[in-house]
This record gives sequence, C-alpha cells and structure tokens, in this order.
Amino acid sequence: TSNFAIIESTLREGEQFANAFFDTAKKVEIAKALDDFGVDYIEITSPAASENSRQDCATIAGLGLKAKILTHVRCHMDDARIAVETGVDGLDVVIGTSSYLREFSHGKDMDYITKQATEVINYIKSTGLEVRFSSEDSFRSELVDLLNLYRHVDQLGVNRVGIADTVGCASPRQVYELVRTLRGVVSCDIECHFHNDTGCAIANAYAALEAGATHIDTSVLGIGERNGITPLGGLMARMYAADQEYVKGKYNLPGLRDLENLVAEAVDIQVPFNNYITGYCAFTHKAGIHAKAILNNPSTYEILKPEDFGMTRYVSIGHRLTGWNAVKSRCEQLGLELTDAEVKQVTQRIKEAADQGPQGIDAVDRLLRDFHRHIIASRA
Ligand code: HCA
Ligand code: CU
Repeated sequence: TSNFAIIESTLREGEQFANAFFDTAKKVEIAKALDDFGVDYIEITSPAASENSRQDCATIAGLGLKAKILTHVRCHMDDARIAVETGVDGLDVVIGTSSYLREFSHGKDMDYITKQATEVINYIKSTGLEVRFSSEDSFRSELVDLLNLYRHVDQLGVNRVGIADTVGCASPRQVYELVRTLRGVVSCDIECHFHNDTGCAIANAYAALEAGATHIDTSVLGIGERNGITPLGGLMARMYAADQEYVKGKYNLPGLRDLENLVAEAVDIQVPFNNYITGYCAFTHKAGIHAKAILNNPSTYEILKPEDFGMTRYVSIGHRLTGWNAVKSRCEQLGLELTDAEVKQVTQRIKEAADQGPQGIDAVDRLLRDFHRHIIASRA
C-alpha cells in the first residue's frame, strides 16, 4: 500500500454535496489549498455541466498548479471534445455498467458501451491527454462484463481503469477480491472511488490499496452525493497508521485543518466533533488510566502523533474518571508544588465536585489554586 496517489474530488464529487455551491473565486482558493496540501490530482466538474463550469475548469487548468488537473466526463464524444478544449491534463471518463444503470439510466447494452468507450478513449489518446476509464456502480455490474470491458480499454492504452462503489454497498472483503481480480487482468493503474453510505469508505480504500489499486478518490470532509465518499483527512489517518514516513513526506499534514475549515465554511457545515485528526476531541484523553499512561508515553494510547498534524494533545481532568497522575501534571503546569499525598487529596475534591456535574478547566484550576493556597497557609 505504500505508494498511492490521491485524486481529490472536492471540486467534482464535492460539488454534488447537498450544500455545495462554489463560485469561481472559491474554486480557485480550494484548488490552491489542495495543491498546497500536496494532492496528486485535482478533479473538476465536467465542463459540459454548464457554461460557468466550463470556464472554471479552464481557469483552474490554467493556474499552473503542481497537481495534475482532471475533469470528469460521461463517455460521450461531445463531452470529451469540450473537456479537451479546457486545457486539463486528463479526463476521467465514466459510464454506468450495472443492470440498474443500463436499464433505468442510459439504456445501453455492453456492446454499445464497448463501442462508445473505444471511440472516446481513442479520441482522448490522440490528443495526448491522460485518460481514465471507469464503470459507475461497479459492484452491481456483472463481473465478466466488467473484466472484458477493462481488458479491452487496457489494450487501448488507458492510463487507469476505475472502480466505483457508487451506491456505497461494497464491503472491504468484496473490494479486495474485485481489485485483486482486476489486478490480474489489466496492466494499467487502478483507481477506486467509494461512497460512504454504510461507513466503509475509508476501509474500502485501504482494502483496494492492499489489493493493488494505485489511486484513491477523496474529498475534503468526505463531501459528495448523499453522505459522501472517502474523506481526505480520514484516508490520511489510515495511511499514516500504515506508513507514517511516506505520508508525512508526501503530504502537508499540518495544513489539513485549515483546508477542512476552508471547505466547511464554503459549504456551511461544521467539522464533526469526532472527525479524524481534526475533530475537537480527536486528541483528548479522559479516563485516569489513559491519562497516566499518555503522560508517561503518548504512544500508549495514540497511534497518530498530534504534532505531526499541527494539533495538540489535551488531557481532560475536570471529571469523576480523573486520576491523580493527570492532576499532578496539571499542578506542575500551573507551578503548584504539592506532595503526592496532597495531589491525591485534591483529586478527591475534583471527583466530588465532578459528581455534581462536569467541571470546566477554569473551575478545576481554581479548585487547585485554592487547595494549594490552603496547604501553604497550613504549612506556615
Ligand atoms: C456519480 C458518478 C461517480 C463516478 C465515480 C468515478 C460514482 O455521481 O454517480 O468516476 O469513478 O460514484 O459512480 O461519482
Ligand atoms: Cu461518486
């Protein structure tokens, strides 16, 4: 899994999020922020969607970013022609192959799809641009159909084939098996796209990489159609846990929080409390047993180092699960000299107060200072 690339789709899949409306300036700001973060590709809404979409696609393609710029188009000659004109580095071409999509969406059979794909891919290749060919709703498509189609487009010379769990139905094991099988059939790169309807989008991305996939689609905070896709931050957490040095060396991890805040504000949402890495309690330790071990060695209860992400650890002590080691550490931070026996005594006071309700850090600090003043007075 150690070599993987991110196709960042906040400006394409993310635009399909219920709240999303990005004007040109916001798209440019987000594209630059994604580029600073170090994503490999930035995927933009199809220029065939609207006149503004077309202009914005050309604008972003013209920014001269380090990331390659892709646009996402249906498997149609008209769309492909418009896309090529925008100056992007490549096209992500998609067509629905599941029986649902063939029956209820475009109404085409596999022969037609193969013919259409051939024409569009040959055209894009003739322009010298990168091309990826993907099947929408891959997990509810016939396996033989998929493999035949992918073998065919691989021979046409596509850069990547794509697998999309459009409806979020796949489990990590299914993903592993499909990607493994596909790995044996094509020699090009394999891109994967996972919706998060059942909470598997990060695990599925990881399973895909384990099975030989090379590219993963993400969006900032996971925004997208319905409840979205693999979130960039969550994938970073997962991949950091797997190969810290690679992830730290390649991506600007301390930039994650600002990037998420930028997008959250643009689509008028809050970063979730339990978000990977940047959620407000992602590095908060509470139970006394945890706090004690964390203070001795953070790795005891942390697989992600907060400082690698520009975050800080917080040991919470204003509650009845608190332990005297954590209280002692807070006393040291406040410069209050107390013996261990005295710290144990004041810990009891905190627990008594906390039994009545949660205690904010200010209330706890006041309690510690008052206790300390009394001790000093009694010593004199
Ligand atoms: C959709 C399209 C897509 C495309 C994924 C891909 C999906 O909005 O339905 O190009 O690989 O989820 O299938 O986002
Ligand atoms: Cu999608």
